[in-house]
Amino acid sequence: MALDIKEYNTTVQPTWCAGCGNFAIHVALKKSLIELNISPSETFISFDIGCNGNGADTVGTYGFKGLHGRSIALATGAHLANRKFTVFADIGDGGCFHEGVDHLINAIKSNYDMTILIHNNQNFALTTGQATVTTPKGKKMYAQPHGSPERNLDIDNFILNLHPTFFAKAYSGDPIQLTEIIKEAVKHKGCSVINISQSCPTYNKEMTPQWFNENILKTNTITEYDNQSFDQAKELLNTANTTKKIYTGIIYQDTTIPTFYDNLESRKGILSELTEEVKEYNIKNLLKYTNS
Ligand SMILES: Cc1ncc(C[n+]2csc(CCOP(=O)(O)OP(=O)(O)O)c2C)c(N)n1
Ligand code: SF4
Ligand SMILES: [Mg+2]
Repeated sequence: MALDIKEYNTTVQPTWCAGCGNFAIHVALKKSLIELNISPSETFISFDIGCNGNGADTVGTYGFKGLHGRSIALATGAHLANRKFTVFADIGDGGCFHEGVDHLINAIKSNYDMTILIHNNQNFALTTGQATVTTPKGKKMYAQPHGSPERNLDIDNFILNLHPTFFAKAYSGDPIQLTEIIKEAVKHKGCSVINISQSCPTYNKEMTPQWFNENILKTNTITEYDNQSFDQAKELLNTANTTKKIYTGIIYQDTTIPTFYDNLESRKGILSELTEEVKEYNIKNLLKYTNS
């Protein structure tokens, strides 16, 4: 029987501001799972602290909401324990590029088979809009009315230079393209990173839907763009920097690198999951309290 979006929802209503891009990101996430025929009971999503993570109790899959910046680490644990699950790490730009940046680097290096959805609204929104490393220089913030004094960092080139096996960029105002990208990310065998430009009408007022429409270009409109070529991906991001445009689509994909599990000698030939194996051991005695 065909899956219905209602099965991925709980009865809890989201508390996001009107016009927040998080609504569309979660709709795209659910739509991609429906189209891939992956049920809520086959899905695990870890959520971070932030506006992004405030959608946790509205999603009816398995999930865990942990400490700020730790959503990638939690997703990693879930994936390593049971590969039968489709695993996502949902995280904001603050959580991902400040507290959690080590987890991003290690997930890419290890090539864990999971998908990282970065809700990038260029600010720490839940704590009332402070600047993150993704905030452009000079942008006026709630606590910095004269503009953020820090220079710009090129986050996309930072990610690409780690040689992720799947790297895409998307926009919350285009959930149809985002759905297609998430589907490809889930199908990809390895760590998929999607940097999603997320509308935040409350604390990122300049980046309106009209602004995005004028500044976004899709990679599939570039003649002969080959996203399997690292050099072309680099060139694309460098062009984006010079022209101040955002390219959305699959920026880079490498299908030749094995996943973490595929490389793990001790697990070769073992088809069972750790969650199944742990049931074979009786740990009752270990848990017995003794005051001797
Ligand atoms: C370890 C830790 N550091 C800081 C905070 C405070 N804090 C809570 S939410 C938040 C902002 C989150 O920003 P981001 O990850 O970009 O998510 P957004 O709210 O923008 O979706 C911060 C700094 C915290 N809860 N825990
Ligand atoms: S503050 Fe921004 S990110 Fe948070 S709910 Fe409102 S619009 Fe969304
Ligand atoms: Mg943010």
